[in-house]
Amino acid sequence: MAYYYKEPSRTFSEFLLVPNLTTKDCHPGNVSLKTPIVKFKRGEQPSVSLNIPFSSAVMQAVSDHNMAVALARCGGISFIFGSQPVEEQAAMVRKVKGHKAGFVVSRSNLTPDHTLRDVLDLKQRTGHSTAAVTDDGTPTGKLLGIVTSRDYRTSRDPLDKPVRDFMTPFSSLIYGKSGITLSEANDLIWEHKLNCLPIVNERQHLDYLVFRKDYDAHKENPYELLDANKSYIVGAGINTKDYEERVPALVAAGVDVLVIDSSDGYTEYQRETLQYVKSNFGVPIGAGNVVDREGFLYLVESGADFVKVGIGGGSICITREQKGIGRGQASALIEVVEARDEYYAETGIYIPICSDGGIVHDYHITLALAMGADFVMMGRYFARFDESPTRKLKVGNNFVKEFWGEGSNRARNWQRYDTGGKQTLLFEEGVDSYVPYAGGLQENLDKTIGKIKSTMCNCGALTIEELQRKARITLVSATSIVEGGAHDVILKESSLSGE
Ligand code: RVP
Repeated sequence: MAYYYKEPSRTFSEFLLVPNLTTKDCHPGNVSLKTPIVKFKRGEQPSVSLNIPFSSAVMQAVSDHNMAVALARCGGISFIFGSQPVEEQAAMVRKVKGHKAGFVVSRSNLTPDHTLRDVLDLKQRTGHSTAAVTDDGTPTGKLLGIVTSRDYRTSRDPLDKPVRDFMTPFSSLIYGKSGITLSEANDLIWEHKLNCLPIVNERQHLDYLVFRKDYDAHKENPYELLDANKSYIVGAGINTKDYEERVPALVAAGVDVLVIDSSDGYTEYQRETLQYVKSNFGVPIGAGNVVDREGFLYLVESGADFVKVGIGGGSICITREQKGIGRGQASALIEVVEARDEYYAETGIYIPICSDGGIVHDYHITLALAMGADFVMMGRYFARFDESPTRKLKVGNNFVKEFWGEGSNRARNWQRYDTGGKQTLLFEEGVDSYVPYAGGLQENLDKTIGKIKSTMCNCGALTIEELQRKARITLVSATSIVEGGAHDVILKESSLSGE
């Protein structure tokens, strides 16, 4: 006879936190969201931690190099999508590792033979008012000059005037030498009242530009997630099919953390992949997804450094409808956390848990943390921002961004759903969709983090670990869910939008 669970599968929306005493020292300014992402022994520190408990999903529509830089700048981690050729994924990882905070590879470039017309075209296309002039027009060619809007007057200068006649030539430029630190670059910027400082190597080739405004932005990001070389920390998703080719390329590119990306991780394929990575490389690796204690213990005993929880709860996921497998995200998390805590008590090894998928409201993140997750993974949340790789479109009167599942025909990520047999997607487990455009990552994250910290203070917790220990969580009845929203009033227009 089949095994029947005693409790129904529950989602985050069915729970609420009950406040504890808030002491006077317990205010958002004192809350730390630092959290482990890889396993560690009792009394020791994990080799990688996040400064905020956020990771962006292993999805084509979410996590490329731009998202990875933007999220690491705010303290979280992106797992670059694996449903692309090995070399392309490795190139994205390399871009993140090569991105030096505050140092940007020049994105507007000209040769001396270009004309004022070209300068104006370029400015219109890119929005940048500073362009580098190099011998071959590439971002790393020999630097011959710089053009800014102060170098020409559109009312007086003819449009065919060559760039060489009005650029600031290299001989008059203030520049920094390769290897200079960001704070030394900033000193030069201030000393010479510059907006932009080119960094050149010993052959006079351009390496980077440092902008005054980027330095200011860098200063504003105390949570930046950096490795020992001050490069951003980045993750990457792998599958259980081509890992012998993919993992060496990702490791060579400098990846910091791997994760096996699969809709169902309780498989011998994952064990083999974990064993291969553990015996050949030092890079930490997570596995998943699972929804119960057996799946969790199997992956931990196979070597997983963290475990991802969740099947079928993703916003674009139709696995439950298509195959009838999965579990409510809260129930899955609660059971896995219980298994993790027992494992920790027995072995002294702490395995971080990632709650993946199904976060709809910001408070779901706080609930997931309170229930014992160490960090969350989100797709829809990040897909809405400027930094996600997909197109922004206008549908009706609203701006939207495209967002599609890895199990959709559009992504064709058969490796994620493979359970043996033919190398193809027989049926879709995900949809192609739009999400409402929400602006820039940082401003949205700030708001979400503000809510999490505020709730933690309600619960009398200054750290995630304290929240997990102290949280009191109640199930809510269907009727009391209605009570939780605005009710029995007529909403004004201005209150109808937003979270
Ligand atoms: P959400 O944050 O609710 O958008 O969920 C994102 C998660 O959904 C991913 O991290 C992944 O686990 C899952 N996913 C991605 N693609 C698909 C699919 O096509 N079914 N599901």
